[in-house]
Amino acid sequence: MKFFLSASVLFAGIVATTARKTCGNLPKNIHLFNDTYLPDPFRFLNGQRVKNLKNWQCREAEVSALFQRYELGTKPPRPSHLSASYASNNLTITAGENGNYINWTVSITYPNTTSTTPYPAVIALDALSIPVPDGAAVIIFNNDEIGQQNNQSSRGVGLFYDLYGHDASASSMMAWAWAISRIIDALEMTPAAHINPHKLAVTGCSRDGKGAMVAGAFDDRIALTIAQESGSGGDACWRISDAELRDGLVTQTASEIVTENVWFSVEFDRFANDTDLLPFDHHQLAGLIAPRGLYATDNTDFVWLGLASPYGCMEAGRLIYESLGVKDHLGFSQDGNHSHCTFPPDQEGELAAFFDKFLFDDESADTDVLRKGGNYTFNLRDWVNWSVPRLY
Ligand code: MCU
Repeated sequence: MKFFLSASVLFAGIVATTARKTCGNLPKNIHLFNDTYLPDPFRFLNGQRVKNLKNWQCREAEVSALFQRYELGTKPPRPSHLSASYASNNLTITAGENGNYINWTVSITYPNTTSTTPYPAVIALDALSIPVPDGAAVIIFNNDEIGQQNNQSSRGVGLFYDLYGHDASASSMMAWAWAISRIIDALEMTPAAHINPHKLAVTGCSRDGKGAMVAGAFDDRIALTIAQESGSGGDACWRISDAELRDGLVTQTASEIVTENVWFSVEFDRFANDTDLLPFDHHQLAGLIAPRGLYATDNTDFVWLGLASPYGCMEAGRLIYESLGVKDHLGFSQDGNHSHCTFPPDQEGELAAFFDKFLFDDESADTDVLRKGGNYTFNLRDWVNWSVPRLY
């Protein structure tokens, strides 16, 4: 046990500082093939398998590039101009490229205690819908003004697209992820805001829960990702959602989601009725967050989110965490008897443990959560035909 803990702490440090280093660009032409299983997270496009941590870092970079090419669009790097100003609990971020500037403001609510400044903080997309511990600040991020998400007419609408062009490939979720990275840049530049940029969580519910997952996957500085009732397009896997629909569950799939909104890139349309062709699935979106904390919840009263799909997808995602020696850094919890986006009391202890571990350095907090709700069966072996290498 002692070895396990110290190995995981050491490992988390290595990956946080070196992940996403370039290991060669994605080939221009990629041979896509049907895979009815959840794709092997540990197999490179060139067929080789991940054998060690160094390989894994390259594979993560590859998976990140694949998600950007086929599903979410490109996340631009930090722009050449970035500045921030803080006044009266508001942080205003200005981003500029080629003489073009945009700015937006996030509001910060501070804890009543002054004991531990700078404060850990929870960045909430749109609104806060989870209980937050006393010692953490809350930053409200109005994601819709960055990338609109009303319906299909929202494509290319929002401040992000004013800066990068209305035909930028980034989907609304990738636009939000970019803006959250800029909020973190701004926090790093602004000590007067009294926020600890190394102790940040990001959260959102439903569509914004999908967005929280994307933000967590594409910025290593986010210590904890909390995806509340994100369902299809978030903690669910496209392939399993398709299977649930085939079995008669009225659940959301890729083919519906691309007609509903602009959360995904235009490029993703070609996979909407052919998800077996995708060279990844969302267990690997969770994998991009590893080894950092991820706590995902879902609600069995809303089969639209998926039942077996989020559960099975996150059970598979935990295999990636397991390969890194930190299976308990991915928690999944599914229950019912509450309305959508109302955080139920029975999940409060689990959530608090994730906050304790990832925002308040309590390594002993028990985050080993895999909780199945509802009335369905799921057999991981029906979906996973690959083995889990030990990489730590
Ligand atoms: C669960 O998230 C979405 C869902 O994907 C949509 O189909 C539905 O319209 O809205 C949900 C949501 O964001 O509810 C607030």
